[in-house]
Amino acid sequence: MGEKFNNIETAVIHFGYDSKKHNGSLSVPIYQTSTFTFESAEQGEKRFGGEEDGYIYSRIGNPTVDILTEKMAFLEGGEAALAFGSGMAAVSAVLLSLTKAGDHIVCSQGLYGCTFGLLNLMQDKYNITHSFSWLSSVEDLEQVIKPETTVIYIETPINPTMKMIDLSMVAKFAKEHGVTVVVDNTFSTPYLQKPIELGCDVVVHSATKYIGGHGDVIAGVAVGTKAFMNTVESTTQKDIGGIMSPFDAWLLLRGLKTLPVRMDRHCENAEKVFSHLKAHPKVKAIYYPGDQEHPDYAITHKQMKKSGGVISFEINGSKQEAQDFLNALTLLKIAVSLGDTETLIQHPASMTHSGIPEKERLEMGITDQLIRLSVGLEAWEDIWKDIEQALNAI
Ligand code: LCS
Repeated sequence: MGEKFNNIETAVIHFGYDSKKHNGSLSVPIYQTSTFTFESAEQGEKRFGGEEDGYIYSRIGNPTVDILTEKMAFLEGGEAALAFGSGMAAVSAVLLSLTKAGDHIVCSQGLYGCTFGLLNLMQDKYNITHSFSWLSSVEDLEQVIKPETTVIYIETPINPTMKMIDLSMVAKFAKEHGVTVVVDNTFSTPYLQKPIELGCDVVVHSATKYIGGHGDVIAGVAVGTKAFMNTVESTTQKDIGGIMSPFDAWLLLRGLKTLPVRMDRHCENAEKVFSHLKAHPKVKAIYYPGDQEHPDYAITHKQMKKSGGVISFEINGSKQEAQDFLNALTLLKIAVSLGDTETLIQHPASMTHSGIPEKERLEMGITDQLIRLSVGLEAWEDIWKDIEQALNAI
């Protein structure tokens, strides 16, 4: 495919799809079928035996889904990708594939609430233990790594505290220790950050967010080497079964066509809203990768193309005042999820991260005053006007 797709703006639209093979259909056809017919019993036997290429059954391969995974692998700079019915299905299939009883996972000091839940489940049921670390230096890594560590699992920026982790520093350390680095790239997308090019091994996505981009699908993707993806495909994907439907793949293919355009606008809007929020007296602290005064800014500058569309901030007041602020909004929607056209706002301590016990939640920096804002594609002036009037109302 090569040269033609040096620019991501072109690749998101054209890569991986040849309309000539589909009756000239401009839009990718939706192969809405559970199974595929064989021309003979012998053909069925050959397909199952791997002697002949071809589709068998949509849990183990579907043409619409395959176009999406080829595109995602290319965009992330990986060899192969797999699609899942949710971000959590992708995260769990990858982590269960990389670990066995007795292994240890190092993870960022802050993770999406259900990823935290999954790690606890793996610890309680299968004795796959984990430790949190800020991962801010090689010393941090040396302190937390054990002989039985097999995986380092990272969110950067971290949901919802927006802490940044230097991916090439972690990747270099991991390589020296024979550990696999998995990066949840949900907040950045391959348009802003490419962990595999920075030396990391596997990328996972909640494609529910910016990849889909329109708040109408729950989906996940994992990207890595062909060998690792083949292992996941034939074990924790095929046999646990959290696959993506053809229609959901089609929605993601449609969303992907505008990913660069949407991300540019998300980033521009977030920058504008950030500069106003930062100066407001009701805002006690603000966490945004593009804040040049933030200690993590050097990492943002080094590994992200732009700063993303999510801002978190702490209200100068009580938990009730944080909730009063949300209740005073008239345009912005109170909802979990992020990366949609609509600006979404939520209270992590009582919503997305409410499953984390208070002590650990506070250690991650998720206070009762923290608000997470996913800046949408509306006119930034309208987003700010609504936030400003709600801040002034508390
Ligand atoms: N990874 C990250 C970083 C996420 O933010 C989420 C969902 C997931 C994985 C799981 O993806 P899902 O299964 O929902 O597709 N994050 C959510 C959030 O912050 N609000 O609502 C869902």
